[in-house]
Amino acid sequence: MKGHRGMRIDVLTIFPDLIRQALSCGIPGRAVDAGLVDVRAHDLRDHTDDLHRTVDDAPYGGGAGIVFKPEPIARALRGIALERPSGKVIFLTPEGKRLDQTMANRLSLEAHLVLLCGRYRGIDERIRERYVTHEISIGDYVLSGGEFAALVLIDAVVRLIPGAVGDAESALEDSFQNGLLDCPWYTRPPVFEGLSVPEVLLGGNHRLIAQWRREEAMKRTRERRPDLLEGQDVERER
Ligand code: JBE
Repeated sequence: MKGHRGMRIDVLTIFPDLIRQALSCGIPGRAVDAGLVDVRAHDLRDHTDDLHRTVDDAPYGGGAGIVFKPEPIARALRGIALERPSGKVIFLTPEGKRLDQTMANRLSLEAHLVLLCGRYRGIDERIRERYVTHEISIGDYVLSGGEFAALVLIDAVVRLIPGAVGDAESALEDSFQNGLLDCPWYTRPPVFEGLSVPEVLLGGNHRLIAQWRREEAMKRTRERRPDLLEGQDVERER
């Protein structure tokens, strides 16, 4: 396990069940069951103090939309900090730094992450000022809230925890860990609707197969994502 002591992730949201259900499946679900990561989804409404459990309000100065009130978020964050001080507090927002594989690799080394999900209009700015330590975006499009962004981040990070992904499908061999797109993959049957599997893959020459995969990955990257090759070592083309 390379010294990894297990990770704790707290998610602050008005849809805790969405977070829990999504993380009960697949590799993240397995990592949770194996105790590699402890994910806690906190309902912001549990930290309100009015009968209606109000988490949002109209923006000062007018305008459409609603803004998350600061108090429930601050209360939830303080509760987590009392139990477990000094985690990174990450707000998911299109205004944040864009998530990529390098960032996911770094985050996977953290012992504790706190993810704050708001609605698109946002949260009271004073929460960002006082409590948020990092702002991360998963892409330049509008989501209705931060939940799916948090789930994307959690999936990308959790699969990097040693033991989450089996050795046979080592996460270190993922496309993007080497800065390239993936090569094409095939399984049986050898001919499907008249389309054959490339000959080299059927031959069993592992040196030739490895070379073919490298070349295909490079070709794909050059065609679809030349930006990934910028600044990379040109030697890897050979
Ligand atoms: O990327 N994000 O983290 C977002 C959060 C909330 C809304 N839209 C997003 N793109």
